[in-house]
Amino acid sequence: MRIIGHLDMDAFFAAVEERDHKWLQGKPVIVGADPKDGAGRGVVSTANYKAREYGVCSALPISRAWKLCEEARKNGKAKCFFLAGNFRKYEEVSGKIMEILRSYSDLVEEASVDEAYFDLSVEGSFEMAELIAKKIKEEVFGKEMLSCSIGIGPNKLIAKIASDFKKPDGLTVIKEEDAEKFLEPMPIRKIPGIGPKTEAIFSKKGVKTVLDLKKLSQNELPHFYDKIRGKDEAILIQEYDAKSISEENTFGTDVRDPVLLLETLKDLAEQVYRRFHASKYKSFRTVSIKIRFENFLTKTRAHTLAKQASNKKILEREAMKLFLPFLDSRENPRKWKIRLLGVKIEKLT
Ligand code: TTP
Ligand code: MG
Repeated sequence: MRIIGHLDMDAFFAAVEERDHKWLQGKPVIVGADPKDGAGRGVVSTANYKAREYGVCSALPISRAWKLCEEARKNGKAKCFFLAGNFRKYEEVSGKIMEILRSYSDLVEEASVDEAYFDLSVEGSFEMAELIAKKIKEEVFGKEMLSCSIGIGPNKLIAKIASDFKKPDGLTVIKEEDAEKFLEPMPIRKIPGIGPKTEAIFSKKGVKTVLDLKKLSQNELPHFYDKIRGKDEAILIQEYDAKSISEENTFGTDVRDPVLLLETLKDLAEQVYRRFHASKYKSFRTVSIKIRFENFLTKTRAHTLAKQASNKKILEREAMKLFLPFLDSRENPRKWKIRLLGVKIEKLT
């Protein structure tokens, strides 16, 4: 069974600005071109949810956004703040979000600066995937002070539509058996690939919802026939070259027994070493471990050696050193059981 997640940050650029500038908090914020008192050219990159109440949205001409804000202000509403934006910062924040996702999934597709697909099939059930999604949302908020929306579904198509279903700060889980019904009441524009032109053509024929579309035959819409039934086989594409080798193990039941934990760690190191040995790489420099507790809190710890290494003993020893604090109060004061262990080597040459 496939379980795919899709994360999309809420009002991303504007949310980052609001986070970093106290005086913007709770105010309508628009990131985009300079409005130049209404004479500005260019468009809105994004608006926060407060500004969206005024009708401001992505891709709207900035002059139009200015007018909407002026009108709102005349009606006694809060003044809008226009910002040019800081793309390097957004990229940086994006990188941190992706890193969080990668600690929960081995397969992450960065679809844009503020959205990613991630594979949770190994979790085995939609219930488990939902717990992971909650953890991810908590961690994104805890570390970055930003909210996001996540959709979980049997494929990329459903995951993406689900993440958009309740925004902001949403979490929507659609199981495979519910996917088809989930889509039926939606306006056809929600189906990726159906743009404003296609929408207009269908609208003239009285086709407005996905359910209306389903009455058409396969010949009439060959490209969308499967999609509108919730089916999608597209795979996730991990762009970056990880240049790392990792193995992890989820225990059948959560474990506290140090002997079993240490044995498992050693096994994982052994498996990583075997793959390293068979690979084109000759040495590694960073060893890291991953621990997920019974409550899904996930920690990674890494150590970079003074120089490149290629020895199995070193890998085992480093993994062990990183892990030992998790057996006592240093890293596990509440004595939580452990759900997952992972070992990784990086900085491969
Ligand atoms: P989106 O995810 O489409 O929008 P958003 O994150 O601002 O709002 P939400 O997801 O809550 O509806 O796009 C992500 C970022 O990409 C957005 O913050 C700014 C940028 N962007 C543009 O620069 N121009 C655009 O036309 C769009 C749609 C987005
Ligand atoms: Mg977004």
